[in-house]
Amino acid sequence: MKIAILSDMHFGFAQGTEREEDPYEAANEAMEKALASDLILIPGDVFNARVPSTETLARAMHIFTKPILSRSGIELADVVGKNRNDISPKSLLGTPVIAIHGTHERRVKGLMNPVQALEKAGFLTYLHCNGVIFKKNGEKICVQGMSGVPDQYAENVLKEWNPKPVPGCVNILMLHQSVKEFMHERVPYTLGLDKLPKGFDLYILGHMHKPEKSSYAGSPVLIPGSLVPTQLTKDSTKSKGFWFFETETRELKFIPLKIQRIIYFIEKDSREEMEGELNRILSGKYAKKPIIRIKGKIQSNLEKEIKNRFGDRAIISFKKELEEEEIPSRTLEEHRLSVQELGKKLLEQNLKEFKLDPKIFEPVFELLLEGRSDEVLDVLTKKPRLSGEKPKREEPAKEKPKPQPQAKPSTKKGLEKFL
Ligand SMILES: [Mn+2]
Repeated sequence: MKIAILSDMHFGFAQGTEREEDPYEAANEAMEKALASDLILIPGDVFNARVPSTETLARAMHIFTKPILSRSGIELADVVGKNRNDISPKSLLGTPVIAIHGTHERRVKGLMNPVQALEKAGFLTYLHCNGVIFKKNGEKICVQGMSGVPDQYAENVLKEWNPKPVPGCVNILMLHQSVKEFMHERVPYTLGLDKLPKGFDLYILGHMHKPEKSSYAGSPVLIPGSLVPTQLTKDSTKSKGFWFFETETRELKFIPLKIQRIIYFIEKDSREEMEGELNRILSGKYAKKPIIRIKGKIQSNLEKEIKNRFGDRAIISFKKELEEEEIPSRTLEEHRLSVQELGKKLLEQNLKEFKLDPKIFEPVFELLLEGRSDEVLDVLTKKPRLSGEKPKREEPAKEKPKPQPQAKPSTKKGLEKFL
């Protein structure tokens, strides 16, 4: 069988900017080419936000209609810990798509994330700590997936789930986590490769945006990389694309996108050198305006001038030395969710001030966003406070009190909200 692997398409990224079409164009090209496969796997970050706009949702659904209309001859054979009724027959008509949610889509348990929404609408099969088995021409393939969980819980959720390869199948394990070996900056609590269960034929890791191939316990580890560069770092200059995996030969092949934005970095202090470099880059031919990131001592009038002169041929972005406003202005422009992140931070501070356990801020924030204030009160009055603090309001005893996640240190209790 031939499996296509597309990752981190980030629908909705750069909305409202010159790059807003990029995620759709990239995913469209990758998806059309991926139709040459029997099965399509997506290890997370289909969307750039946990609550995408209706425009974003509609455009995503438009792209996900393509695999439904293509023929593959593959059949669903069995499920592993997944409710078969959750898999829509519509999603099995053509080339099935199997996806997990990523960091950008994770929502509090009980609220539907956008990848689940696509499953509900019959576009794909969504996995979180479960799996599916497909068969074609006597060959069986089992795909098991764990959607993105906060880094500090990843190891325990994986341990608790404890996925095992299914005998008689080609076994694929798909995750969306920061994995230590592939992180270029130190992130606390990252999962080490050695924590993955052994015996799978292929490990697929979403989340890291730079494509890479590695191995673990004698099997290939694939970091498919993102379809669009979401951050302008040196890592993002690597070509974007998707992958084919041949189950018979175990060959992994990278298919670069024909149309993609090339990113350049210029580090010059003099105006002449800067312009010389820009002219040299822009003498080339590009399918899409390249992104040129300029670093150096830049006066704001020079920035304007350069944008005026070259802005019709390139997307110019400045990284000014000692400029603080640069980061927020970029994130506000390109990552809509950072407004939410800001709100979250404020709420977290407030909860601390009121001696409430900051761990509950995430569910509280999400429920507030949803306008479910009754449930917010519930969470705030029932969950334990920081050690030594007594709850301000005691609820009358109910017949069946809900288990309190932080009451016992047992891993299982703490994991409930992610499993
Ligand atoms: Mn991503």
